[in-house]
Amino acid sequence: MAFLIQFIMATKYKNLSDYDVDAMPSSEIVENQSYAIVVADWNSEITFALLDGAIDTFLQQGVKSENIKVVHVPGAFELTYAANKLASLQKYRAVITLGCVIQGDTPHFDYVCQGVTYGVAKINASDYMCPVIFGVLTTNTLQQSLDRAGGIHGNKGTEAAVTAIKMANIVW
Ligand code: INI
Repeated sequence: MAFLIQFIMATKYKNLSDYDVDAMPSSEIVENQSYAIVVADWNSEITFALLDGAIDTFLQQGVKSENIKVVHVPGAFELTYAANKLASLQKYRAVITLGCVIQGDTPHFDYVCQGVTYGVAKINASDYMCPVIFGVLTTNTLQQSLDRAGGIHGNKGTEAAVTAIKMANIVW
């Protein structure tokens, strides 16, 4: 029994797209809410799959397509600037950042990852009071990213949309 519980706990979050639909706010609540997504075009094979996952999930949960704003930026490092701008507009219930940084033989990986992580964290702690969701894959290989962009580990874009809706509907 203990083994079974350990196994379930260990595997519970392997698929990023698993979420409890019944724990989500109703579509009557969500349909009037606006959300923004910033997507990096670098590694677009991955990031556009994340974008599809996020949009599909928003629509499934009742967000209207006209209430989903999508902004493209060149790379993950630029996500912070666009997310900060969108948060400052006070129009969106949450902003999602989507990107993909894949480890190479260059320290550029670390700088880009650190930059976007710190940038998103900073907006979250700012006075804009707009949750910014971290949907950036930081992986060692392309395959690891593919696995998380509609592959065996689900789609991190889906996870980001679920997180955005949950954050926007916390009752304080
Ligand atoms: N941007 C990415 O989104 N992913 C990467 O893997 C990446 N790598 O490997 O360099 C990357 N670099 C570009 C960076 O985000 C900026 O666009 C660029 O430095 C201009 O500011």
